[in-house]
Amino acid sequence: MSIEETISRRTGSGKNDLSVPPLTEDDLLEMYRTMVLSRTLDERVWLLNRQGKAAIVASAQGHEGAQVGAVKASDPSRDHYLIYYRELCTMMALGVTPTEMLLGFLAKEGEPMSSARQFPLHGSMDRVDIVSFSNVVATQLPHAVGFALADQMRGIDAVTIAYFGDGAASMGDTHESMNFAGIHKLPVVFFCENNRYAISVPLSKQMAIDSVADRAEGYGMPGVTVDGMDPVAVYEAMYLAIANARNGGGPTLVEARVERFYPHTSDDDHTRYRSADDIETMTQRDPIEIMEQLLVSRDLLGEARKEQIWDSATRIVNEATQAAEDAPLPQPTGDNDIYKHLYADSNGN
Ligand SMILES: Cc1ncc(C[n+]2csc(CCOP(=O)(O)OP(=O)(O)O)c2C)c(N)n1
Repeated sequence: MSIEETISRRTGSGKNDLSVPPLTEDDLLEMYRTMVLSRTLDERVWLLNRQGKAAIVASAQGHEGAQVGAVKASDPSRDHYLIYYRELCTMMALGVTPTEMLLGFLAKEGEPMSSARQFPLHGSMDRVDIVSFSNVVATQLPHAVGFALADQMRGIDAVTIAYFGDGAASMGDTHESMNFAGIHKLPVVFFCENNRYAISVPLSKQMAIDSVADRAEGYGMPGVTVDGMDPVAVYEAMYLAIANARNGGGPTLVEARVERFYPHTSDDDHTRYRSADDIETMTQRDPIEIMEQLLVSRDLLGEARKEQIWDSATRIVNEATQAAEDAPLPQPTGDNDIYKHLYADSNGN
């Protein structure tokens, strides 16, 4: 059954109500540029970690197609993004700048999400409707459901996207969130980036079934699995799920099958638990190359334009690196007092 049929049949929203607007040439090129920028920045942060400058990084390499496709399907002017730590490309797609990200990775003054008080990528950012989350796996999902409930009660047609990994899918918080969202038909899309590992634990040791999406049935919502390495396929699945939620059809569980090209974080070594064969085969499909092939097939990308896009990303990331390295460390006193926002002051702030 197609994704469209699965969502419309399960929610009774009527197939004709759900159609996906085709992506324009500009959309496709913008998605490609975002993925290239994210990959270039990701690689840079990894190097800065190895130089002892960035404390930790959870790479998004291999997840970029899923992340850029999901954002493209949403409406950043009204939707909410309850992300988790592996969302660098989501941040880029929402318009967070490489300088802002690098200020976080280097824990420098001026970092906009938490003034460098939080783990990189963990703060909140009003401008792009990213909400602060805990590093405790899956705790963002009850928050996402709370956002969706608030929107439903206020009659606001925003949709909340709850991002999580396959490991998080086995947490109690995830069960409670999906159960509640299914009962109340909340406008939330559960977006699972299934990279087959929760740190070192493979999928077969996390669940007794093959697919995270199969769990949706138990919560009374549609569940679909999509090739997360294909940005356009993710866009289409997420568009249907988001449109359905916006139309009052309730939640959907979308499982994007991706690959985690790098170890869990910069503190991990995946050669200790992944076979050489697994590591070799998982990189054979790359979401950026899949996008390049699509662009080439539509005469939108030749060697010159490709080189210009990669060069431009390198220049932007070089400038951002310089700006972040030049920025001062947060000061213990003054306007950016590091104790601000941690404890209530006498004015109740
Ligand atoms: C409740 C809880 N248990 C364990 C951890 C340690 N931990 C951090 S990330 C992670 C793996 C999560 O894997 P997954 O949800 O598949 O996301 P991925 O990192 O693969 O993208 C674990 C076990 C944690 N942060 N919180």
